[in-house]
Amino acid sequence: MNEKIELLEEYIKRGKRNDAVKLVAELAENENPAEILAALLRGMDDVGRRFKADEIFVPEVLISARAMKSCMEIIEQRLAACGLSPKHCVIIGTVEGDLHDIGKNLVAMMLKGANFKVVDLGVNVPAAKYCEAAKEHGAQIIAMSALLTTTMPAMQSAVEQLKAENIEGVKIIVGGAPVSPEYAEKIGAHGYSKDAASAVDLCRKLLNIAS
Ligand code: B1M
Repeated sequence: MNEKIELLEEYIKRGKRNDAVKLVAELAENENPAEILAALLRGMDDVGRRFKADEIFVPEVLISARAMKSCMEIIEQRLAACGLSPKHCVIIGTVEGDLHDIGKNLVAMMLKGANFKVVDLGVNVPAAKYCEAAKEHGAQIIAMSALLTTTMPAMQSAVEQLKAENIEGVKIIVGGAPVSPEYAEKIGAHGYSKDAASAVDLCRKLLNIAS
C-alpha cells in the first residue's frame, strides 16, 4: 500500500486533523478518491474498535471524528463525481422531552465516519418528525437516543407511530444510557446499541453492509 495512504490512516487514528487535511489535499491531486476514503474509513473503524474495547474514550473519538469530517469535506465532491457518495441514510435524533445530545452527536459522527449519510434532527424530536424525515430523505434507518428514564416512553410512542405509518423497510434502532436490549425488544425496535461504535456495527448488520 502507498506509504502516504498508510500515513493518512494513522493520522485519523491519532486524530491529527491538520496533518490529515494537508495530506488529503495533496493526495486528492492524483490519488483515486476511493483509496483516500478507504484509508479514512479504516482509521475510523480502528477508533471505533478501540472505543468499544475501552482503550480510548469520548474525547479521542471526537478528535478523530473531527479530523475525518474535515478530510471528507475536501474529497466529497470528487467522491460524488465517482458515484461514491454515501448510499445509506440514517435519521437520528433525541426523543421528545429529552435535551441530551452528547451521546447522540457521537453516534452521528461515527456513522458519518463510516460513510453513512446522517440527517440529524437534534433534540426533543416528536415522533412525527422522524417519520417525515425518513420519507423525505428515503432513509433506511431511524436511530433514537434517550438519556432520561422519563423520556423512554417517548421512544416507545415513536416506535408505535412509525410502525403505524408502515414506512417500507425502515429499521428503527435505539440507544442511550437507560435503554437496554430488553427494552428495545419490548417496544418493538429492530435493534439496540450500547455505544457509538456498536451503532455503526448494528447499522451495517441491519443493512447487510460488509465492514
Ligand atoms: Co442530564 N441527566 N439532566 N444533563 N445528564 C443524566 C442523564 C443523569 C443520569 C444525571 C444523574 O442524575 N445522575 C440524569 C437522568 C436520570 C434518569 O433519568 N435515570 C439526568 C437528569 C435527571 C437531567 C435533568 C432532568 C436535570 C434537571 O434539570 N433536574 C435535565 C433534563 C433536561 C432534559 O433533557 N429535558 C438534565 C439536563 C442536563 C444538561 C442540559 C445539563 C446536560 C446535557 C447537555 C447536552 O447533552 N448537550 C446533562 C448532562 C451532560 C448529563 C450527564 C452528566 C452526562 C450525559 C452525557 O452526555 N454522557 C448525565 C449523567 C451521566 O451520564 N454521568 C446526565 C456522555 C455521552 C457520551 O454518553 O449520552 O450515554 P451517552 O451516550 C453513549 C451511549 O448511551 C450511546 O452512545 C454514546 C457513547 O458511545 N448512545 C446511543 C446514546 N444515544 C444513542 C443512540 C443510539 C445508539 C447509542 O441509537 C441507536
